[in-house]
This record gives sequence, structure tokens and C-alpha cells, in this order.
Amino acid sequence: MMNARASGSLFPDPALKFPGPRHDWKTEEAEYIYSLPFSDLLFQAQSVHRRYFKSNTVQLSTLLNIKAGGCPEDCAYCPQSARYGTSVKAARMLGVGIVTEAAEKAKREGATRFCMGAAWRSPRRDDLERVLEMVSAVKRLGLETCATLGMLTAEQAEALKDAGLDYYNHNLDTSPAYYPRIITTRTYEDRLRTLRHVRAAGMRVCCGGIIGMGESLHDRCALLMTLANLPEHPESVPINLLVRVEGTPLGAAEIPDPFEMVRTIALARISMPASYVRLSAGRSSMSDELQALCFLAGANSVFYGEQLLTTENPAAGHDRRLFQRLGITAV
Ligand code: SAM
Ligand code: DTB
Ligand code: SF4
Repeated sequence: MMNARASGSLFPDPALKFPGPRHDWKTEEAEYIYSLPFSDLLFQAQSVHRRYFKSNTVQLSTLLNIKAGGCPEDCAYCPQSARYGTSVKAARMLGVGIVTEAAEKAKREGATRFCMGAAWRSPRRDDLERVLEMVSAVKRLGLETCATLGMLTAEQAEALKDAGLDYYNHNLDTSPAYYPRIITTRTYEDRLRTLRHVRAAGMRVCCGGIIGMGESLHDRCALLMTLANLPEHPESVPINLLVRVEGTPLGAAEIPDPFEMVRTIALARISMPASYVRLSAGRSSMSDELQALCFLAGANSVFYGEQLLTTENPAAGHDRRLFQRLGITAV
């Protein structure tokens, strides 16, 4: 790998000049960009950002866990896996009325998208029926709809699209090489297949990953290049900082240098210039200043509201004050 961080003299770089949406990224190229001197990287990311987006704006998505815990999968980061002794208890799926009320509240608070998550490997037929009702009800409120329910068949994806689902969230989580260290109960190819079904059904894709699971710089770049080299870039790219939950295998994982999170966001911005990059899980453990750097690096979306799925997120009021202090407005 070229050592851009050490050299400090490789800027400006022709590869970065007017990159446009490309799908032929090499991981070495990504590692070079990721490793630029911090200010050069942020300057490039912010320059790309301003060519594709209105500056100082942020998109707000609110999450609701419609089916908590008891999941058969073994994702090493996840408090909802039935395999780990965490404080999350398995619950039944919420009713359509409760979900609609939560969506109404999210809309009143200023969210534009409502994302329903379920701790499933994949949805069962009768469970999906109720999700379809939820999607239609949330859509009728005038919100964008998103769901994350695990693996989907082509038919399930079509049914969700027909019910009014705009986005499907299904993360690759990490690089192809590191993935087997994190999940053994489904493959990378399984995930890519679900993404293809989502696309084929005509929905938008929300797909990203997690930083802080012990992965290397190479893994972070390889994850982002897998996303950037998809036939179409995901419209939303959530970058999660691992929320370390006691009882999970990653409950005591080493916390990465915060600048690595900023660099990852900057690389996502540069490599997928027209995509919304979401500063996702992990904001509760970040300072306002670190979040501001993430926005400077090109993040233009957040999860908004007190709760992620099972863990906490900054209060809506705190976020509103932060946006005001930074001159950011919600879109
Ligand atoms: N069960 C479905 C699935 O895995 O596709 C949907 C819900 S799952 C919780 C959605 C995503 O949340 C995961 O792919 C992962 O990227 C993220 N996630 C889960 N636990 C996390 C944690 N502790 N910290 C950061 N991100 C997490
Ligand atoms: C995503 O990329 N992050 C969200 C959402 N998609 C579903 C989930 C974060 C979960 C954090 C841990 C928890 O609250 O359980
Ligand atoms: Fe289950 Fe999703 Fe958690 Fe994996 S990330 S254990 S599939 S809820």
C-alpha cells in the first residue's frame, strides 16, 4: 500500500479530482485515500460532498424495533442474538397501531424516514403479512418507509415494494475476508443475494457496516469498495460505530481511534458521492466535536430519536441543539 499518511506530499491527487460515481474501485486506491493526511482527506471529502449535495443539511431517520430479541443468528456484535446472555429479552412483534403511533411521533419530531427493524434471520409468511400492513400505514402518514428484517426472497421483496416500502436496510457489516470472524450462520453471498432481490423489486438500498469490531484498515476499505463496486451504489450508507454490549462476543472490543471513524465516513463520501452517508449507531459515545468532524467528512444523515433498536441514541432535543450550533438544517 502507498503510505500517503506518512508522506504528506501526495496532494492534490488526480484520482480524486472529479471522481464522479465510479464502480471500478481498487482497494489499494481506497487505502491510499483513507490514509491521506487528515486535512487533505477532509478537504477532498467536503469538496466532493458539495458537488453532490446541498451543504449543511442532514436527513433524519427514526428507528423502531418491531420485534426484539430471540434471534437465531450469531452476529458477534448483536445484543438480540438468542445465543448471547445480554439484557435483551425476546418479545413478540408489535401491533400495527403501536407502530403507527411511533411513526406519527417521529414525523412530529421532524424525521422524514421511519425504519422498522426485526430480530429475524428472515421473515416468516404470517409475520411478513403484518409488516406489510405496518409499511402501508407508515407510508400513508407521508413518511419514507424503510425496513430491516433479515434475508429476503425475491417474492418477499416484491411484496414489500407493493406495500409501499421505499428502502430496505441490509448491511454487509464488514469486508468479505473478515466477515466469517463475525457471523457464521449466513454468508456474505447470502447478503449480496438479498440486496439483488431488493434492487430487482425496485426498492432503494440502505447498506453499510460497522467500525470497531477489531477489523483492519484494509477491511474497512474492502467493505466500502464492495459497496462502491455494486452495479448501483446504495442510496443510503450507514456507518455504525460498534455499540459494545455486555454479553456479546464483542462486548469488550477495543475502541478504535475516533479519527478512524471520520476517515471511514470520508472514504464513503468520496467513493459513493451521490449517496447519503449516515453517521449511524454509536453517536451516544461520541462527543459533539467528533460528530461535527463526521459531518465535515460528508455524513449527511443520522438516526434521530432516543433509541436505536435496543440501545440508546442522543435525545432529539440534544441533536436539534447540535444542528443549530453547527448551522445544519434537517431536510
Ligand atoms: N436482523 C436483521 C439483520 O441482521 O439483517 C435486521 C436488524 S440488524 C440489528 C441491522 C444491523 O444493525 C446489523 O446488520 C448491524 O450492522 C447493526 N447492528 C446491530 N447491532 C449493532 C451494534 N451493537 N453496534 C452497531 N451496529 C449494530
Ligand atoms: C443500521 O445500519 N444501524 C441500525 C439500523 N441499521 C437497523 C441498527 C443499530 C443497532 C445498534 C444496536 C442496538 O440498538 O441494538
Ligand atoms: Fe439477528 Fe440481525 Fe442481530 Fe444478526 S444482527 S443477531 S440477524 S437481529
